[in-house]
Amino acid sequence: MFTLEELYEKAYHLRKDTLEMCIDAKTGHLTSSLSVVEILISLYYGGIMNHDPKDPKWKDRDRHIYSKGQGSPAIYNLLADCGYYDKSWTERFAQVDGPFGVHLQKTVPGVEISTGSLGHGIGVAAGLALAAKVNRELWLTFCTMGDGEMYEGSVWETAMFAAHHNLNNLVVIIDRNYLCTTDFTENLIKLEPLVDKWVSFGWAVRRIDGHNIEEIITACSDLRQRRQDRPMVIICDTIKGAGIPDISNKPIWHAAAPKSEADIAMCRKGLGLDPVPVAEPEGEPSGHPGKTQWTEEDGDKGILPNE
Ligand SMILES: Cc1ncc(C[n+]2csc(CCOP(=O)(O)OP(=O)(O)O)c2C)c(N)n1
Ligand SMILES: [Mg+2]
Repeated sequence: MFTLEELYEKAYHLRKDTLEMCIDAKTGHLTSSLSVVEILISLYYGGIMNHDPKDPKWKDRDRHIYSKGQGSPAIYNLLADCGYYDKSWTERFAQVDGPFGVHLQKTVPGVEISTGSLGHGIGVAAGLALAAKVNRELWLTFCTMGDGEMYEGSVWETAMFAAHHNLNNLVVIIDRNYLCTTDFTENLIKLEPLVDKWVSFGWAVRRIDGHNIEEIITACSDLRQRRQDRPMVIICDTIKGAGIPDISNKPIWHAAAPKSEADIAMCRKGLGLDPVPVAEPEGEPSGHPGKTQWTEEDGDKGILPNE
């Protein structure tokens, strides 16, 4: 078992590996990956899921359907860290015809199904949970999905299906980062009140801070002993881009990886990594004024040097 401190340490390293993967590949949904870090660390290292990296197809393993397939960098790196495969494999991320697709691919050990067509993971998870019940098997099925996935009707069809079949071996974890692609969910089509919605569909509901590992582990501590015959949804409030303030909560950073030297340095600095000096561009300035000096005319606007 890991201590809480060690789990946060792992979360930090997962963020770092995820950022570097997106920088190297010049692609990847970085912010979608960062919001789900503590959830993944808790599931795989916090004693919640039964799994065996040396035997990915172990028949009694808990199944984890990672429905937010665009957030693949986080889980690819996590599975490598767990020991499902060597870390060097992840260098193949986003290569044409490679096993590590930009959207999650089941060619990777530890990945149950390919995802990326949003709203489908929960249906597969419910089917697995029903199969386990019919076969009287004790493993649980987890499904991690994005909040924007709740715009898909298939999610609510499954919500009815799972409640109807009393799937108390199904646990859905929602990465509630409040953002879809272009805007905040409550500006697009509002999703709240989410707790009431899931309760009315017949689910047991918990709502927690999705960056607080202790809360996540506590919320999952009784999953195998529950007497209730309802499926469980755990709504985890998170921040899209968590860990890097300059790209957090910014729709423009959806589906984006830092590519310019300045953005790469900004992200590394945001994570608390040693600032990497930005090379002076050669020749004429490229047009971006950049602000490196505070001047009198800035007055008290709060603009700090190098901010
Ligand atoms: C069925 C479907 N519709 C649209 C898309 C395009 N798309 C990719 S990511 C995304 C936003 C997903 O938002 P959310 O589920 O909240 O995940 P987040 O990136 O915020 O973690 C969308 C709409 C898709 N992949 N699949
Ligand atoms: Mg979202």
